[in-house]
Amino acid sequence: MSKKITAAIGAVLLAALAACGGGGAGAAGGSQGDGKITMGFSQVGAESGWRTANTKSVQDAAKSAGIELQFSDAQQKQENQLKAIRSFIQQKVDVIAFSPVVETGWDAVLLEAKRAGIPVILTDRAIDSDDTSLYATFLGSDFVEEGRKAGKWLVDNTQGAVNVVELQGTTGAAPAIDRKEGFEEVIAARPDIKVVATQSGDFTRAGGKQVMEAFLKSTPDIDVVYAHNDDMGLGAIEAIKAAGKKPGVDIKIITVDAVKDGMQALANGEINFIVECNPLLGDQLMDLAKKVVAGQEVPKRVVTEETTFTPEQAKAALPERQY
Ligand code: GZL
Repeated sequence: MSKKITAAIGAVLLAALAACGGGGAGAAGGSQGDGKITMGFSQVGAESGWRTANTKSVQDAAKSAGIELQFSDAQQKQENQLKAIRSFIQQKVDVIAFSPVVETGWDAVLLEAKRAGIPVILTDRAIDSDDTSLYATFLGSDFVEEGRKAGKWLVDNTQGAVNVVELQGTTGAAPAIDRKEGFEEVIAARPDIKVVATQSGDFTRAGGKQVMEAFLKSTPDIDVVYAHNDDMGLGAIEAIKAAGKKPGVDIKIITVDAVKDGMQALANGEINFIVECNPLLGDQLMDLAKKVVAGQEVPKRVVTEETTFTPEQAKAALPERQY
Protein backbone atom coordinates (compact mmCIF):
# COMPACT_ATOMS: atom_id res chain seq x y z
CA MET A 1 0.00 0.00 0.00
CA SER A 2 1.47 3.39 -1.02
CA LYS A 3 2.95 5.53 1.71
CA LYS A 4 0.49 8.32 0.84
CA ILE A 5 -2.61 6.12 1.43
CA THR A 6 -1.17 4.79 4.72
CA ALA A 7 -0.49 8.32 5.93
CA ALA A 8 -3.99 9.43 4.92
CA ILE A 9 -5.60 6.51 6.81
CA GLY A 10 -3.46 7.30 9.85
CA ALA A 11 -4.54 10.94 9.78
CA VAL A 12 -8.20 9.97 9.49
CA LEU A 13 -7.88 7.57 12.44
CA LEU A 14 -6.18 10.24 14.59
CA ALA A 15 -8.86 12.79 13.71
CA ALA A 16 -11.60 10.28 14.56
CA LEU A 17 -9.95 9.58 17.93
CA ALA A 18 -9.66 13.27 18.75
CA ALA A 19 -13.27 13.92 17.69
CA CYS A 20 -14.69 11.18 19.90
CA GLY A 21 -13.36 13.12 22.91
CA GLY A 22 -14.37 11.66 26.26
CA GLY A 23 -12.09 9.71 28.48
CA GLY A 24 -11.99 6.00 28.64
CA ALA A 25 -9.28 3.47 29.16
CA GLY A 26 -6.31 4.10 26.98
CA ALA A 27 -7.13 7.72 26.30
CA ALA A 28 -4.28 10.07 27.07
CA GLY A 29 -6.81 12.30 28.82
CA GLY A 30 -7.40 15.89 27.82
CA SER A 31 -11.04 15.69 26.81
CA GLN A 32 -10.69 19.45 26.28
CA GLY A 33 -8.04 18.59 23.70
CA ASP A 34 -5.35 20.24 25.84
CA GLY A 35 -3.83 17.06 27.31
CA LYS A 36 -5.14 18.10 30.75
CA ILE A 37 -7.30 15.49 32.50
CA THR A 38 -10.79 16.62 33.48
CA MET A 39 -12.42 14.86 36.46
CA GLY A 40 -16.11 15.06 37.30
CA PHE A 41 -16.43 14.66 41.09
CA SER A 42 -19.79 14.14 42.83
CA GLN A 43 -19.48 14.67 46.58
CA VAL A 44 -22.09 13.42 49.11
CA GLY A 45 -22.61 16.84 50.69
CA ALA A 46 -21.19 18.89 53.59
CA GLU A 47 -22.84 17.00 56.45
CA SER A 48 -19.86 16.54 58.76
CA GLY A 49 -16.37 17.63 59.69
CA TRP A 50 -15.11 14.52 57.94
CA ARG A 51 -16.81 15.51 54.69
CA THR A 52 -15.37 19.03 54.83
CA ALA A 53 -11.87 17.60 55.27
CA ASN A 54 -12.45 15.09 52.46
CA THR A 55 -13.65 17.82 50.06
CA LYS A 56 -10.61 20.00 50.83
CA SER A 57 -8.30 17.03 50.28
CA VAL A 58 -9.82 16.29 46.85
CA GLN A 59 -9.79 19.94 45.72
CA ASP A 60 -6.21 20.58 46.91
CA ALA A 61 -4.96 17.34 45.34
CA ALA A 62 -6.60 18.11 41.98
CA LYS A 63 -4.82 21.49 41.94
CA SER A 64 -1.41 19.97 42.72
CA ALA A 65 -1.96 17.16 40.21
CA GLY A 66 -2.93 19.61 37.44
CA ILE A 67 -6.31 17.93 37.07
CA GLU A 68 -9.29 20.08 36.06
CA LEU A 69 -12.00 19.37 38.71
CA GLN A 70 -15.71 19.71 37.99
CA PHE A 71 -16.99 19.51 41.61
CA SER A 72 -20.63 18.94 42.57
CA ASP A 73 -22.13 18.87 46.12
CA ALA A 74 -25.22 16.59 46.22
CA GLN A 75 -26.50 17.83 49.61
CA GLN A 76 -26.85 14.17 50.65
CA LYS A 77 -29.40 13.46 47.89
CA GLN A 78 -28.89 10.53 45.51
CA GLU A 79 -30.93 12.20 42.75
CA ASN A 80 -28.45 15.09 42.75
CA GLN A 81 -25.55 12.67 42.35
CA LEU A 82 -27.29 10.90 39.47
CA LYS A 83 -27.88 14.28 37.78
CA ALA A 84 -24.25 15.32 38.31
CA ILE A 85 -22.88 12.06 36.88
CA ARG A 86 -25.11 12.39 33.80
CA SER A 87 -23.90 15.94 33.34
CA PHE A 88 -20.27 14.77 33.55
CA ILE A 89 -21.05 12.20 30.83
CA GLN A 90 -22.56 14.96 28.66
CA GLN A 91 -19.43 17.06 29.20
CA LYS A 92 -17.32 14.05 28.10
CA VAL A 93 -15.00 14.32 31.13
CA ASP A 94 -11.99 11.99 31.15
CA VAL A 95 -12.87 10.32 34.46
CA ILE A 96 -15.70 10.38 36.99
CA ALA A 97 -15.13 9.97 40.75
CA PHE A 98 -17.85 9.96 43.40
CA SER A 99 -18.71 8.98 46.96
CA PRO A 100 -22.10 7.21 46.64
CA VAL A 101 -24.40 8.55 49.36
CA VAL A 102 -26.09 5.12 49.55
CA GLU A 103 -25.03 1.65 48.33
CA THR A 104 -27.76 0.92 45.77
CA GLY A 105 -29.36 2.51 42.67
CA TRP A 106 -26.21 3.19 40.62
CA ASP A 107 -26.08 0.43 37.95
CA ALA A 108 -28.01 2.32 35.24
CA VAL A 109 -26.00 5.56 35.40
CA LEU A 110 -22.70 3.70 35.67
CA LEU A 111 -23.65 1.67 32.58
CA GLU A 112 -24.20 4.99 30.76
CA ALA A 113 -20.70 6.10 31.80
CA LYS A 114 -19.25 2.76 30.69
CA ARG A 115 -20.96 3.04 27.29
CA ALA A 116 -19.58 6.58 26.96
CA GLY A 117 -16.09 5.16 27.58
CA ILE A 118 -15.63 7.18 30.79
CA PRO A 119 -13.96 5.28 33.67
CA VAL A 120 -15.46 5.65 37.17
CA ILE A 121 -13.63 5.64 40.51
CA LEU A 122 -15.56 5.04 43.75
CA THR A 123 -14.05 7.01 46.63
CA ASP A 124 -14.91 6.94 50.33
CA ARG A 125 -18.17 4.96 50.11
CA ALA A 126 -18.80 1.77 48.11
CA ILE A 127 -21.78 0.56 46.06
CA ASP A 128 -23.61 -2.75 46.31
CA SER A 129 -23.62 -4.05 42.71
CA ASP A 130 -23.03 -7.46 41.15
CA ASP A 131 -21.41 -5.80 38.15
CA THR A 132 -17.91 -4.81 39.29
CA SER A 133 -17.04 -3.82 35.72
CA LEU A 134 -19.05 -0.61 36.32
CA TYR A 135 -16.14 0.98 38.16
CA ALA A 136 -12.37 0.87 37.81
CA THR A 137 -11.52 0.84 41.53
CA PHE A 138 -12.70 1.67 45.07
CA LEU A 139 -10.54 3.91 47.30
CA GLY A 140 -11.54 4.21 50.95
CA SER A 141 -11.76 2.65 54.39
CA ASP A 142 -12.75 -0.81 55.59
CA PHE A 143 -15.87 0.24 57.52
CA VAL A 144 -16.54 -3.27 58.87
CA GLU A 145 -13.06 -3.21 60.45
CA GLU A 146 -13.84 0.21 61.93
CA GLY A 147 -16.95 -1.27 63.55
CA ARG A 148 -14.90 -4.21 64.86
CA LYS A 149 -12.38 -1.81 66.47
CA ALA A 150 -15.21 0.05 68.21
CA GLY A 151 -16.70 -3.24 69.46
CA LYS A 152 -13.31 -4.49 70.66
CA TRP A 153 -12.77 -1.40 72.80
CA LEU A 154 -16.16 -1.96 74.43
CA VAL A 155 -15.53 -5.68 75.09
CA ASP A 156 -12.06 -4.94 76.52
CA ASN A 157 -13.08 -1.96 78.66
CA THR A 158 -16.36 -3.01 80.27
CA GLN A 159 -17.55 -5.84 82.51
CA GLY A 160 -21.01 -7.31 83.12
CA ALA A 161 -24.27 -5.98 81.68
CA VAL A 162 -23.87 -3.01 79.31
CA ASN A 163 -26.77 -1.20 77.59
CA VAL A 164 -25.70 0.45 74.32
CA VAL A 165 -27.63 2.96 72.23
CA GLU A 166 -26.45 3.28 68.61
CA LEU A 167 -26.53 6.42 66.49
CA GLN A 168 -26.40 5.05 62.95
CA GLY A 169 -25.12 6.97 59.94
CA THR A 170 -27.23 7.70 56.85
CA THR A 171 -29.70 4.86 56.18
CA GLY A 172 -28.42 2.70 53.33
CA ALA A 173 -24.92 4.20 53.33
CA ALA A 174 -21.97 1.77 53.24
CA PRO A 175 -20.30 3.18 56.40
CA ALA A 176 -23.58 2.90 58.34
CA ILE A 177 -24.28 -0.67 57.22
CA ASP A 178 -20.72 -1.88 57.70
CA ARG A 179 -19.89 -0.10 60.98
CA LYS A 180 -23.02 -1.69 62.47
CA GLU A 181 -22.05 -5.11 61.10
CA GLY A 182 -18.47 -5.00 62.43
CA PHE A 183 -19.57 -3.75 65.86
CA GLU A 184 -22.23 -6.45 66.26
CA GLU A 185 -19.81 -9.17 65.11
CA VAL A 186 -17.38 -8.37 67.94
CA ILE A 187 -19.80 -7.64 70.80
CA ALA A 188 -21.50 -10.99 70.12
CA ALA A 189 -18.70 -12.40 72.30
CA ARG A 190 -20.33 -10.65 75.28
CA PRO A 191 -24.09 -11.50 75.37
CA ASP A 192 -24.44 -9.09 78.35
CA ILE A 193 -23.59 -6.19 76.00
CA LYS A 194 -26.94 -5.28 74.46
CA VAL A 195 -27.82 -2.68 71.80
CA VAL A 196 -31.09 -1.55 73.41
CA ALA A 197 -31.87 1.18 70.86
CA THR A 198 -30.59 2.08 67.37
CA GLN A 199 -31.60 4.84 64.96
CA SER A 200 -30.10 6.95 62.17
CA GLY A 201 -28.83 10.45 62.99
CA ASP A 202 -27.83 10.90 59.32
CA PHE A 203 -24.16 11.59 60.20
CA THR A 204 -25.01 15.12 61.39
CA ARG A 205 -24.53 16.80 64.80
CA ALA A 206 -28.17 17.95 64.85
CA GLY A 207 -29.34 14.44 63.97
CA GLY A 208 -27.23 12.89 66.72
CA LYS A 209 -28.55 15.35 69.31
CA GLN A 210 -32.18 14.83 68.29
CA VAL A 211 -31.99 11.01 68.40
CA MET A 212 -30.05 11.04 71.68
CA GLU A 213 -32.70 13.30 73.27
CA ALA A 214 -35.33 10.72 72.28
CA PHE A 215 -33.20 7.83 73.59
CA LEU A 216 -32.72 9.59 76.95
CA LYS A 217 -36.49 9.93 77.30
CA SER A 218 -37.42 6.42 76.11
CA THR A 219 -34.52 4.21 77.21
CA PRO A 220 -33.66 3.78 80.89
CA ASP A 221 -30.12 2.87 82.03
CA ILE A 222 -28.02 3.85 79.02
CA ASP A 223 -24.36 2.92 79.69
CA VAL A 224 -22.77 3.56 76.28
CA VAL A 225 -23.37 5.50 73.05
CA TYR A 226 -21.90 4.03 69.84
CA ALA A 227 -22.04 6.81 67.24
CA HIS A 228 -21.07 6.04 63.63
CA ASN A 229 -19.29 9.40 63.41
CA ASP A 230 -17.88 12.18 65.63
CA ASP A 231 -20.52 14.71 64.61
CA MET A 232 -23.41 12.57 65.92
CA GLY A 233 -21.35 11.83 69.04
CA LEU A 234 -20.89 15.58 69.63
CA GLY A 235 -24.65 16.07 69.23
CA ALA A 236 -25.21 13.28 71.77
CA ILE A 237 -22.88 15.06 74.23
CA GLU A 238 -25.09 18.16 74.06
CA ALA A 239 -28.21 16.05 74.78
CA ILE A 240 -26.53 14.14 77.64
CA LYS A 241 -25.39 17.38 79.30
CA ALA A 242 -28.89 18.89 78.90
CA ALA A 243 -30.24 15.83 80.73
CA GLY A 244 -27.90 16.59 83.66
CA LYS A 245 -25.51 13.66 83.03
CA LYS A 246 -21.76 13.65 82.46
CA PRO A 247 -20.72 12.45 78.95
CA GLY A 248 -17.71 10.11 79.08
CA VAL A 249 -18.44 9.33 82.76
CA ASP A 250 -22.17 8.56 83.38
CA ILE A 251 -22.55 7.54 79.74
CA LYS A 252 -19.48 6.41 77.81
CA ILE A 253 -19.16 7.40 74.15
CA ILE A 254 -17.44 5.64 71.23
CA THR A 255 -17.29 7.38 67.85
CA VAL A 256 -15.68 7.00 64.41
CA ASP A 257 -13.76 9.57 62.29
CA ALA A 258 -11.25 11.39 64.61
CA VAL A 259 -11.82 14.90 63.23
CA LYS A 260 -10.53 17.81 65.32
CA ASP A 261 -13.76 18.53 67.24
CA GLY A 262 -14.11 14.85 68.12
CA MET A 263 -10.47 14.60 69.17
CA GLN A 264 -10.89 17.67 71.40
CA ALA A 265 -13.90 16.07 73.13
CA LEU A 266 -11.84 12.87 73.50
CA ALA A 267 -8.95 14.81 75.04
CA ASN A 268 -11.48 16.45 77.41
CA GLY A 269 -12.81 13.04 78.48
CA GLU A 270 -16.32 13.59 77.04
CA ILE A 271 -15.70 10.86 74.44
CA ASN A 272 -13.90 7.68 75.56
CA PHE A 273 -12.59 6.15 72.31
CA ILE A 274 -12.43 7.14 68.64
CA VAL A 275 -11.80 4.90 65.63
CA GLU A 276 -10.08 6.89 62.89
CA CYS A 277 -11.56 7.10 59.38
CA ASN A 278 -9.09 8.89 57.11
CA PRO A 279 -10.67 11.61 54.88
CA LEU A 280 -7.40 12.62 53.21
CA LEU A 281 -7.98 10.59 50.03
CA GLY A 282 -7.23 13.34 47.48
CA ASP A 283 -3.67 12.52 46.48
CA GLN A 284 -4.34 8.78 46.12
CA LEU A 285 -7.49 9.58 44.11
CA MET A 286 -5.64 11.78 41.63
CA ASP A 287 -2.87 9.20 41.25
CA LEU A 288 -5.44 6.49 40.52
CA ALA A 289 -7.27 8.80 38.09
CA LYS A 290 -4.12 9.42 36.02
CA LYS A 291 -3.44 5.66 35.83
CA VAL A 292 -7.03 4.80 34.93
CA VAL A 293 -7.23 7.47 32.21
CA ALA A 294 -3.95 6.19 30.77
CA GLY A 295 -5.47 2.70 30.67
CA GLN A 296 -3.10 1.30 33.28
CA GLU A 297 -4.12 -1.61 35.53
CA VAL A 298 -5.08 -0.52 39.09
CA PRO A 299 -6.13 -2.65 42.11
CA LYS A 300 -9.92 -3.12 42.34
CA ARG A 301 -9.85 -1.97 45.99
CA VAL A 302 -7.41 0.43 47.70
CA VAL A 303 -7.96 0.52 51.49
CA THR A 304 -6.62 3.49 53.45
CA GLU A 305 -4.40 3.32 56.55
CA GLU A 306 -6.07 4.37 59.81
CA THR A 307 -5.74 3.90 63.58
CA THR A 308 -7.62 4.46 66.87
CA PHE A 309 -7.29 7.03 69.66
CA THR A 310 -7.61 7.05 73.46
CA PRO A 311 -7.83 10.38 75.36
CA GLU A 312 -4.06 10.36 76.02
CA GLN A 313 -3.30 9.68 72.34
CA ALA A 314 -5.69 12.46 71.31
CA LYS A 315 -3.89 14.98 73.54
CA ALA A 316 -0.59 14.04 71.86
CA ALA A 317 -2.01 14.07 68.30
CA LEU A 318 -4.09 17.29 68.45
CA PRO A 319 -1.30 19.86 67.93
CA GLU A 320 -0.35 18.30 64.56
CA ARG A 321 -3.87 17.30 63.50
CA GLN A 322 -4.50 18.39 59.85
CA TYR A 323 -8.31 18.16 60.11
C1 GZL B 1 -16.87 7.59 55.95
C2 GZL B 1 -17.74 8.73 55.48
C3 GZL B 1 -18.69 9.12 56.55
C4 GZL B 1 -18.01 9.71 57.78
C5 GZL B 1 -19.01 10.73 58.19
O1 GZL B 1 -15.92 7.28 55.01
O2 GZL B 1 -18.48 8.34 54.32
O3 GZL B 1 -19.55 10.13 56.02
O4 GZL B 1 -17.72 8.77 58.77
C6 GZL B 1 -19.40 11.30 56.84
O5 GZL B 1 -18.53 11.71 59.07
O6 GZL B 1 -20.54 12.05 56.91
